[in-house]
Amino acid sequence: MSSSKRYTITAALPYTNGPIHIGHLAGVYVPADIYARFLRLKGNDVAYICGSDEHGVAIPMRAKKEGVSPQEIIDKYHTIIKTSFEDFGISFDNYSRTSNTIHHETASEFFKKMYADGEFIEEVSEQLYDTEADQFLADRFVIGTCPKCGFEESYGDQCENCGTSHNATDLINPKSAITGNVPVLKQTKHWFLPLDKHETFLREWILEGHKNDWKANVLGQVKSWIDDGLRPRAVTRDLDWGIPVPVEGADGKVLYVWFDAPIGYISSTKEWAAREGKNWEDYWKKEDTKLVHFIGKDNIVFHCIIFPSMLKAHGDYILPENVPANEFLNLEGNKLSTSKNWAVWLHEYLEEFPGQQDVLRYTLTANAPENKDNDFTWKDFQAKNNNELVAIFGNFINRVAVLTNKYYDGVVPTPVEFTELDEDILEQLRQFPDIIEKSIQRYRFREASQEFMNVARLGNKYLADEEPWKLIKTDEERVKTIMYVALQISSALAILAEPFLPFTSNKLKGILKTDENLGWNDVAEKEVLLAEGHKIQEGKPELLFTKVEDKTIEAQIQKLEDTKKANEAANKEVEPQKDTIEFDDFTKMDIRIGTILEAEKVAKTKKLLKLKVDVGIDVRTIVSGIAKSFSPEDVIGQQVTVLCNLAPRKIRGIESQGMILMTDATDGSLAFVEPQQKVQNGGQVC
Ligand code: B3M
Ligand code: ZN
Repeated sequence: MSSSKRYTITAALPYTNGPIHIGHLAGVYVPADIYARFLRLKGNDVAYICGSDEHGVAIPMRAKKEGVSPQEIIDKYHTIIKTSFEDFGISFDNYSRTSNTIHHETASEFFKKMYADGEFIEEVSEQLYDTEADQFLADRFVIGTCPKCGFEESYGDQCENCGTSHNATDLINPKSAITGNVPVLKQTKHWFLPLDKHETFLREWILEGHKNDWKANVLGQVKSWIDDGLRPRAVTRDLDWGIPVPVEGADGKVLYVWFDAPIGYISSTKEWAAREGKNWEDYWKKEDTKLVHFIGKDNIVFHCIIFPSMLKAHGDYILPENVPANEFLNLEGNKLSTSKNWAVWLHEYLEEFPGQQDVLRYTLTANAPENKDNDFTWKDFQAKNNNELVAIFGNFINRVAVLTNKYYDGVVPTPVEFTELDEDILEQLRQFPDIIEKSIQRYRFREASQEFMNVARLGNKYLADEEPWKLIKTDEERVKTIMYVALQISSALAILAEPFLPFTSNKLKGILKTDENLGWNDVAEKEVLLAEGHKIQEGKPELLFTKVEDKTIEAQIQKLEDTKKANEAANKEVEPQKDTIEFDDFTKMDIRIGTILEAEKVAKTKKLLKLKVDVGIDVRTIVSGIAKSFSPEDVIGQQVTVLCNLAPRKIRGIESQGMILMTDATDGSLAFVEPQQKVQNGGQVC
């Protein structure tokens, strides 16, 4: 085995302003997890670091929306997010939070050192101010037109449309996100990081030094920012939520969230090292440590320009060796969105697909947005599960385990004679760790996952071609060798699956009862992975994967359709008021409360129900277009408001004697207008 290396792997710290969804997993946490697990299996020294990002304007904004304190918000979402990560087998060595004391201290020290070394410009400048809310408007507190792309809802510090990072005063037509007011300019003092001073270093280090090993999308963004001209960036804010600026004369000011958050990687490493009896400095200061940041594309500027400038200016730290940023994942053709609830939330997925974390991990990896934005569809999820995980990997393992139990009572048979084919298969198997490794080392996790599936394909095809279940009747000796080879492939799969499908890998190790100590390299280097005479688990093996049925997928698609409708209804403009009428016009209308006694669908229509309604005066027939929102049994006994003296009219051959008053519900369905408590039928509305 090649000599072991030290790695610090970071995954972007999620904001604790909402739960996490498949976009987060696909873009950052699954690829980083595959990388970390793989490196550990190779025997490297790995610190896989993350934590909650609990500062910044996003937190008080969410608190305002939910009507609770910022502290309650971070506690709530920190717990939800941390649990989701654990549930999906994201194997962080440490998951911290930026509200911890150790982080406040680390970030303050970092700032103080840079301040003492004269790395900031201290300057009074005019910033946007909301006089009604009585506060300065930074970052997400202000929305305006992006000076670069013209997107009308850019934040003060970054445009979510084109990714450009700018100063709030650069926005065209800025508006306060708190009151909607047009802000005024007001003087205030801040500390600026002179990015322009670091331009030469950034150019040489990234655009020259890493032009061959960083991803094209990352290099492209970096080049465009540098070419646009780097300017000083304020790293402090007038806010009451965050880490106080630790110098004199900075009352009421906190560190900009993008100053403190990346330092969170360092604080989290410190927390881990203290617990594990390690030296955190080895992971951040030793030149032979490989530092890799996993992020989404909207974080590129912060991890490739701002944080490295901070690390360089501070002087004690190593720089990242790579920043393999991913593009975005879409969902069924639309951008993932927390506010529009257009997402597959991890905690909901687990309720609907219990125990099937690996299916999602696999789908998201096989379809990862590595070089361009990509789409997650439920149909593709079903296909990946049914056609690959179930039909190839699961099927192969199930056959091997069942036949080993059936023919040999679960004992690995002694091979008799290897044919050329057997030798070839075993040789192909030994090549795979290297093939998969090459993809992983280049951060091509999609490709790696496909190469992994090729191992299962190899096994599945071998069994299908050799057909031991037929041969057993004529050539028992041959079957022993076939099953021996198939068991070696199964054992290799258990090891190679670990980075991609950790839960399945564990299940498989249980079925085969493999040696826990086998590592990645053993697949290539060991002659035997599962020795003859070794006994696997008795009885019917647990299935690794189960088929996802059409109706399950249809229910998920329906759920998204419902979300779409609800959004449309919520966005529906309120109709303007109609023309004025006289009181007499109103009194002409006979509106009464009634109760639906009978209901049935009108044949050959989708919308209509035929109702019998007791309106106090009589029981009458009314045809109503509510069948899309209600089935007949839903409405029997329902009190309704009826316009009784509407001239009768024939609808589909049925005379309708009145009209039931309805309104639109927020989810896009129809709602009855009913009295606030039960009233007598015939009661008049006036
Ligand atoms: N919390 C932004 C985000 O979730 C931010 C990442 C911080 S990484 C230091 O997109
Ligand atoms: Zn823009």
